[in-house]
Amino acid sequence: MTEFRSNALIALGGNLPTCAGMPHQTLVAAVCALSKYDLRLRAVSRFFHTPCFPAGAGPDYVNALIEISSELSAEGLLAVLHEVEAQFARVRDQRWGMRTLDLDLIAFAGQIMPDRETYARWLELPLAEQMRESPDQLILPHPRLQDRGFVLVPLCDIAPDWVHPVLGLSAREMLADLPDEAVVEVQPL
Ligand code: PH2
Ligand code: MG
Ligand code: MG
Repeated sequence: MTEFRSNALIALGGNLPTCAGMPHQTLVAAVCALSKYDLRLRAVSRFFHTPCFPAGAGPDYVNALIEISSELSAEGLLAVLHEVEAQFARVRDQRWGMRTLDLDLIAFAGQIMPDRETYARWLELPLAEQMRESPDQLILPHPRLQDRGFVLVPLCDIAPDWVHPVLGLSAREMLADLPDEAVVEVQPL
């Protein structure tokens, strides 16, 4: 039987202590927890200290990014991420402030989900509306990845040549388009 594996990029973040310890310890424990599922860990970025976005909404984060491959669908993988988040006592309440562990699916096998039209709407959503609205369906690639130093810096660590399937830009190019301040504030641990 031939297996069909897809690569996926997953962003990890946390800014509150958990049963595993401080955020960097939680991220290590989360990578271990993920590796117990039916997936292969292909790359793990360095860990970075990053100021909370939006500024002042909470303590600094630790962020990292991993690449995995698996036979799971995007939805199946998302369910795994939610299970691992739950192991580290994530309570789904406040949208942008506090996270014990946040595992965000950033990209899945070069796919645009759910479709180009819906994707374009989320891509172009003004900041004020991003704060108000959150999608009830899986939007991939993550519609804000090109704006976030805390995603792009770790992504460039492991996959600088990864190309965004809608924007047509590599991770390295997207990072070069960010203001310098947004890049220097992302500091390796
Ligand atoms: N995640 C958020 C909100 N703000 N800020 C940083 N620096 N890193 C994050 O991972 C992050 C954030 C919501 O998931
Ligand atoms: Mg997040
Ligand atoms: Mg999340």
